[in-house]
Amino acid sequence: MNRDELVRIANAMVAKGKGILAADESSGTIKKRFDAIGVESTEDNRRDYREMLFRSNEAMKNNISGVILFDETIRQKAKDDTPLAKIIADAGSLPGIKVDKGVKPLFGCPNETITEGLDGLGERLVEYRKLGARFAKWRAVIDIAAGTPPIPSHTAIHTNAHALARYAAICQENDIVPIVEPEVLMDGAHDIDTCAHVTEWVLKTQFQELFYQRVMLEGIVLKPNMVISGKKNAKRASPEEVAEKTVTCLKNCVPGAVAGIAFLSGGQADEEATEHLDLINKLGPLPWPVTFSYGRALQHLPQKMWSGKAENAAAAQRAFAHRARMNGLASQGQWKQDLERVEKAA
Ligand code: 5MM
Repeated sequence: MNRDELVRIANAMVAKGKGILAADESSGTIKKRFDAIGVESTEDNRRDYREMLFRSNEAMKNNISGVILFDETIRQKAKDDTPLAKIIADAGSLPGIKVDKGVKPLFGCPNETITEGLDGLGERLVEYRKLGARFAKWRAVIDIAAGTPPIPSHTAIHTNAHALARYAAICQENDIVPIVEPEVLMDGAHDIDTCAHVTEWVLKTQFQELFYQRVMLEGIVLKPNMVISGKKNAKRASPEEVAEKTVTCLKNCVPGAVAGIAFLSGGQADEEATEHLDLINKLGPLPWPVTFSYGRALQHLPQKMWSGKAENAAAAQRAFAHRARMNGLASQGQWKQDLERVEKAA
């Protein structure tokens, strides 16, 4: 394990004013996204869409520190035969790779899942490194639901934390920085305090497991959910409450040694995810750099603007650059709502 290299990469992933583009939608997820814009999910269309994003020089150079890729994408070449991973690296950004194999039912725990993909992970990482990957991602999914017994269970939290920590240790052994993503879903009807309680339980368990597996915290990036009301709860917590409860939770759970925190957006609207990140950073100074690793909240508008047409690429790239810039400002607590209006009007 090359500790210095891991620390260098992890710090670069959370560099000032930059964050991560999560473009690692698996085949089923990208099909859903393309269905919504009336585009067929063929290998070429997926390539063209992602090439359009990665060739958005303004966004990539200024605000995107790294891009999480799906297995298909890290092997793909652009129309001019340049590997997509090289386009990312040439823009000064880091290619990364999703290495989990998705969620499967967790037996004995109805309606809960375990993320799989540990078998053969070491060998796969060696190949991904040769293809250009410098970091990896593994996402565990924790749901919240009332019932007897309620969800999440102790089993789901511990089993997923154990797998995430094993993954992180295997990554570091192969000189790949692990993004550790234990996502507490915001899909339920729960209130913000329930989210705070479950997120604290999940993160405390996660860091215990990372310690047991001897993971070097300076060489990881944590990708957590924000502490937020469930989508089906009519009583929405204010942005200020989301920021305050998220910071309280993270300060209680995340050791200062961790290289950085890069939030997932989890289904928040584009501007909402930016505002929350901004308010969180305005509560600083915080013990770690706090930035974004958004999928939907970065891609939603560019995807819609592109809609599968090459002639829309420039407008889609401008929309992507704008969203990336807004989130870059939010990662420093420097975003203002006015900037959205001014740039929309321009
Ligand atoms: C881009 O979406 C990622 C892959 O999802 P699937 O495995 O379901 O295809 C996903 O892991 C993503 O990185 C995180 O959920 C964060 O994305 P959001 O959209 O929540 O910011």
